[in-house]
Amino acid sequence: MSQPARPIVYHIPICPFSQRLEILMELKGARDAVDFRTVDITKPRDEHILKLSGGTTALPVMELPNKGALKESLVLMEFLEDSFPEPAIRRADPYERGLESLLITLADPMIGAGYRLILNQDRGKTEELKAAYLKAAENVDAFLRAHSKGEGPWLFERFGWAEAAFTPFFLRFAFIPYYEGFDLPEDGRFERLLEWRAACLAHPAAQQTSEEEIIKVYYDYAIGTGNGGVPEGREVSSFVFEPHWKDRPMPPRAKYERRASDKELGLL
Ligand code: GAZ
Repeated sequence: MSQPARPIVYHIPICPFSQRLEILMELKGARDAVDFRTVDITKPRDEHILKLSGGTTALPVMELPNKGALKESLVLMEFLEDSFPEPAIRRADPYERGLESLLITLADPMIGAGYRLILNQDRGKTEELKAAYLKAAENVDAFLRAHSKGEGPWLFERFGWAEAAFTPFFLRFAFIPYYEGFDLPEDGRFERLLEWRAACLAHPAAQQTSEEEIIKVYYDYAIGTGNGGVPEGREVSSFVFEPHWKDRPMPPRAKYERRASDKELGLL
């Protein structure tokens, strides 16, 4: 009997939404059941991928040979969970599944606030943006305090569905202390969230990227240019694949004072 063709996921390796899928498949011990194909975000999108996505450029996009395509990371997570049911990563109980989804929904304001902070170029707005980030983080902390069960750091007994969706952003948010000199304060207000974050970041299924890679590749976000665009006065995006991030120096932390050249970033 012939095996059905593997789902193909077109993805940007550094994209947090794509990492959700990699973590999920890692948790299932089945990363190779999906054909992950790398797309360079700094180049125009391939016709084939645009056709799959119906014209939008955001990745990940999944191609199902002989069927069609799907997009949106949470939809793709559900598809993979249903297609590779063993081991289940989502909870079985409907209420517990609801709590997982609720926690993921609460992640959105925190994610938005973190990206607004890193992309901001106006020092006059920094304090307000930090406060918004902390407010969103407080809501996640309160949710964990109210709903997590048991002794461990997780929402439920183990690193699960909500952790798979959230951890990529905890990793990306390494750019906040580096470029803003600011992090969730250790004054007790965020204790539960900090415990969760530390456990998520240390989990073996979530090691697809590193703090060093994030800080180097996301330099352009710190100076206000997202999604692989080329900042004014530069020729190369910090999201390019070559030169490899390992061969580049750590970027300057000062984001409000000045902007580094392609050469200083090791991009030429
Ligand atoms: N909702 C989609 C999903 O799959 O869940 C989002 C996917 C997405 O945004 N992908 C981005 C992309 O492909 C890369 S990751 N962009 C290229 C393009 O041509 O559209 C950026 C943000 C942000 C949060 C995350 C990201 C990010 O603000 O990491 O703002 C710039 C993009 C809240």
